This record gives sequence, C-alpha cells and structure tokens, in this order.
Amino acid sequence: MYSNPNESLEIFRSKQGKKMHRYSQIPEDDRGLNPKKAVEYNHRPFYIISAVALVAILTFIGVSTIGPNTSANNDVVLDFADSTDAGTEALAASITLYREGYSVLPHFDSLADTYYLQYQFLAPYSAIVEPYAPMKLSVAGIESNPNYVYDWTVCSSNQLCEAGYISGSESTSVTVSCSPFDVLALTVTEANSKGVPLRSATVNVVCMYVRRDIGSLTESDLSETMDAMYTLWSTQETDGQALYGDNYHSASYFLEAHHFNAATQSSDHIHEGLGFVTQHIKLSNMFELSMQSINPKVTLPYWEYTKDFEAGNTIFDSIMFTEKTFGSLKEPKSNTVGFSYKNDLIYDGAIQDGRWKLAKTDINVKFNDIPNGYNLMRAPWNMNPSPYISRFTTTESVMPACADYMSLFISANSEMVDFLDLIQRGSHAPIHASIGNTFGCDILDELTSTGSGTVSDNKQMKLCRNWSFYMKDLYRTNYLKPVTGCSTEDFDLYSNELSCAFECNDDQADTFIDALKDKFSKNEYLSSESDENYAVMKDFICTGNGYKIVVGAHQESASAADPSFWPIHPTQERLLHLFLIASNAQQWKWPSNAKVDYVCGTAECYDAETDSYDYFDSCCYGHYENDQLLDYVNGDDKKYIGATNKDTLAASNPLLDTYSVPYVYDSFQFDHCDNSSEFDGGLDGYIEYLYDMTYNGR
Ligand SMILES: [Cu+2]
Repeated sequence: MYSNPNESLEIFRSKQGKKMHRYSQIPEDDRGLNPKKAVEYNHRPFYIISAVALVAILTFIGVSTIGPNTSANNDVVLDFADSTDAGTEALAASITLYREGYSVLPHFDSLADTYYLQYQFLAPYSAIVEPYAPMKLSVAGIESNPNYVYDWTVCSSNQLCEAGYISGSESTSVTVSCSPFDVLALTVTEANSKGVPLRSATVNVVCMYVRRDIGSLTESDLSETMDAMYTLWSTQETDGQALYGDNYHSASYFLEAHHFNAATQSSDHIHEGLGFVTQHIKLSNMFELSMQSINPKVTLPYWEYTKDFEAGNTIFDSIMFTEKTFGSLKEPKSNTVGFSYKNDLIYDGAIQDGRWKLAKTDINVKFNDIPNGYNLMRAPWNMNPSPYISRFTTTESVMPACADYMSLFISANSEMVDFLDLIQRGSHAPIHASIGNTFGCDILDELTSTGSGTVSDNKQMKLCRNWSFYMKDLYRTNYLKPVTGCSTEDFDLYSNELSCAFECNDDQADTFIDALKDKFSKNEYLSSESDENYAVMKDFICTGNGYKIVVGAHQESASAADPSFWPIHPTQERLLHLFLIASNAQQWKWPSNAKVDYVCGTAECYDAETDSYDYFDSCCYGHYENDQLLDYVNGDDKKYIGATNKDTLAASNPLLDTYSVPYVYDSFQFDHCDNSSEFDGGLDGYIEYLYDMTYNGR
C-alpha cells in the first residue's frame, strides 16, 4: 500500500526557514488563546499566482543562450534589450502549473494564507503533477513580447518526455503518465518570434495525487470519480481483478474488511480506540487504489462536512446526497420523531436515485461467528430487515461544525495520544450517526407516559438515538444476540414487519440488569431507578419490542456498505496531517498497557472461547501501535493482515521522510470557519497560533 518511497524522498529538507508566517506580525498583546480577543492579521485574497519556484523559472541557467551579457548571440540579447525590463531577471514571465479547473495548490503559493503549513517532502519541488490529469501550464507577464513562444518539456528520470509550446500569453494543457513520487524535470525555454531560444530554465516537479473536497471537484472530475467508485459496486471481485488488475477490490471486499473488524463479539478493532484513524487510512487507501485501477486520474475525495454545517445546510442539501453523487435522501414525515413505524416505511431508507438507487446490502456467506437475524452483512445488534442499504436521516440531524474541529485541536493540546483518541469523536462520529440514524423511535411510546411510564418522556429521543449502542454493548458482553434464520425475502417492503427478534442469555438475568443500570442511570432515562422499571426494560429488550428500533448502515459495523461512507475518513486524515504539521508531535509513545492507559474503549471484554470477561490482548487488538487489520479475507480473528498502525502513521506523517502515501491533501485552509468559532480568526487563526507556539514558542 505504501510501497512507493523512492530516492526523491530522501531529499528531505526542512522548510521552516522559508515560512511566511503572519502570526509573528501580530502585536504581542493581541496574541494568545483568548476567545473573542481580536487577532488581526491580513487576510490576503487567494491569488492564482505562480508556483513558488516557477515564479523564477526563467532564472538564467544556460549560459550560451541566456543572459544579456554572456550570450554569443547578440540578436537574442537585443531582443531582450528591447523589452521593458531589459536585462533584468524581473523580466521573467511567471509560469504556473496546476490542475485544470482548480487553483494553484497553497503548498506552492507563497501568498496563500496557509503556505507555512507544509508537507516536508514537497520542499525540493516547484509544483505537483497529478498522474494522468490535465494540468494547466501557463505563462503570464509577457504582454510586452506577445510573439514569444515558450517551449516546454516534462521529462522523467529515464528521459521519457512530454513536450509542447505556449505562444504569447496563452496556456496549454499538459498530461503526464506518471506514478506518485516520480520526479520530473519541467523545462521551459523562451524563444523569440524567429524561433531563436533566448532563455531557459528547469525545475523539478513531483508526481503526486491530490485529494480534494468533494464539493470542489469540477463537474467532470466528480462524475469520473463517481463512475470509478460505482464500478466497485457493479463489478465483482474476480471479474474486476481480471479486468483491472490486483489493486482492484469490489465494494463487497471492503464491506467485509470493515464489518469483520468492527463486528466481532470481543470488541471493535477499528473504532473506539487509538487505532481508529490509522485503521481507516488503511481501508481508504486500498479503496482509492481500487478506484485508480479503473481510472488512474481520480482520487478518493474528502467531504468537508463542516462547510455544509457552516453554510446552514442540512444533510439533505449536501452535495453528497444528490442524484449525481451518492443518491438523494428521503425525508421522514416528521423530522422531530424521525423515521417511525406510525409514519414511514423501513423501505423508505433505501437510496432514492442515482447510481446506487435501491442498492442492496450483501448476504453474509463468510463470517459464521458474526450472526445477523437476516443473515446479512449487517451488525448482529441491528435487526433492520430491509435488503437495501438504509439511511434514516432527518433534517434535524446535526453535522460536525468548525467548533468541533476547534475543540479537537484545543483538547488534544499537541498531545498525539489525545488526538488519536479524540479524532473519532465530536469531529467525526456525529456525521455517521446523522446519516445512518434510527428507525422506530415511536416504539418507545409504549414505555413513556402514554404507556407504562417507565421511560421519562423528555428522554425518549435521546434513549432512542443511543439505543443501537446499548444493544451493541449487550451483544459484546454476551447478554444478547439476534435470533437468526430469518430472510429478507420474507420482509414485506410495505408492512414494516420484522420476523426476527433478540434473545437474551437467561442465566445472566442479574448481570444483564446491572449492565443496563450502568448505561441508563447516568442519563436518567427512566422515570425512576426502581427494580421494577429495570425489569420492564429487560423484558422490552429480551422478549418485547426492543429489537424494532433499527439503524441505518452508517450507524453500525456495515457502514462501509453505504458508498457515502468513503469520503468521510480522508476528512480525518487531513485533520491528522494538519495536526502533525501544526503541533510537530513527534516525541510520544503509543500506550501499550490497556489496563493502565486508554488504548480502546473495551480494554476488558468477553472471550467466547473461555466464556469469561477479563483483560485480554484481543480486546484492544487493532488499537495498539503494531497492530494490523484482522484477517477479513479468511474471516480469521486470530490472524492479521496489512500494514501496522505504526507504519501507517509513519507513511502518513507530513513531517517525516517516511511519508509514502501516494497523495497529499489540497489545502489546510478553513476559510468557511472564520465566523463560527470562539477564537477570532477562526480555525485558521487557531492553527496559526498553535504553529507559532510549536515552532516559535510564543
Ligand atoms: Cu467513520
């Protein structure tokens, strides 16, 4: 997955000395993490200007053909002498290279607000060439010489070149077949109207993929990205490998990878622990390679959902859920109650239109130890009978906001371990809960004052939204499991009737109630903490209607079945990159003793083989430094495959020369966050403060 560091990566150079850091220009008194305190700095507009070294691309390097005083060809010199900036380097045209349809990457734009936030490995290069993508090469600032021609070549180290020319102040399209980390030489030669070369310069550019916000993709890139992704759903594993090669894997392959690692009874090996972000990087990167086996110019976009939030959008308005992207969402009759038995159909959760219209979830023919009532590749604790990938979103679902990013950075306080823990929480988890969401909160009516009075009326919705998490915990602790043997074929789409329920371990009735008390009492769900109320709750779960509260895919271990799952985790990796750059967190140790330090949320867990509940190494497996993914290919939770968390983190650390993931993120700018946070200057302002504290100690 990350086997691409070539010698270019060893040209590792610190860029600290180059930073153009605005923060140091702020008066001393106005600095500091002081909410609402004015931190004034000059917000420069985002100019589309030359890439940093390309600005100076016409620096004189070839003695005989360039430079007014050294050339053997006096005519050439004279041509320059006739121009307005005769004989000076400032005459140089500025050359830019960037992907068509987008701006110059701020990593190369010295006037960009976030120019100081740098990927170290990019330091020797003047621009990025994106593999197979049309790049725009343009020349500006040559109005005085409209007849000049700029010949260009882009050559790989083995001298395979692309070549062309730009006349006047036009631009041209350059497409290069290259692989990430290839170093290419871009040469531009200025020739006069007679075709005589005047000056020439060469810079190194690096071949690299760029991941962008899905909302910023051009229409054609968006549709090619969606087409490549959809191929994973429409082409089975073996067919796809025959067509597209070994990097191809189908959507089922990725669903199995995620589901097996998230749904084993012992614990969740990719969520609720320090391995969350790295485990998802592994999955996302394999997924992206599969997309690229179909179309080598696409990347897996990230979804900057805080933009939707800050724009006042609901999930229904997001670019993510349209006919052209991941399919429209259906609204429940009542957004307050959400999808309910009295108003809606479970079937309404199906994808409404677009490529994935009515896409189904997989049958489980692989993982015998992960039961599901309907034998679907769906969580054991989710009795959703619909054969379709389901979303039960409401317009009241809340997306993470800029304030959540801000509190992530403030709470982590430059501590890597804290960041790895917190990144999965407020800035991430709510987006899944909001899309997947819950069907059937009205089932709890029988327990509120309209029924037995067991549940406090004002806690009904909160209890309902958390219901699936409690059922998951009860499954994990071996108190509850699904009755199996039902089939989605028995499910009448228009009836809402479920044929399978939960069953409980009768011999553990007392501990079951203790477990419920533990979860319910701190939230004061029940009208009173009486034994009678808890007995009612136990019956509701074990023999009553508790199983009828079901969730959408995003809310459980089968989340990867929903294609809209995939642009969510690059969002976290981008925050990781930003965190690493801004806080330079290099001196830290990954906790290794789950009894003492937080490694995962289930340090103690149930072990089916010994029928005991204790601290086992397997409980937090996936969340330690040297952990891999459980072997989802063979469905063996005692075997492991792929990269370790440690290697993945090293491969995705923008400050290290071990950086070897084949992409960078397009920017670390959060312009949309400016007005939303407690720190003036918004998230960008806080990151700048953090960076300044890190590198300048102030
Ligand atoms: Cu996630």
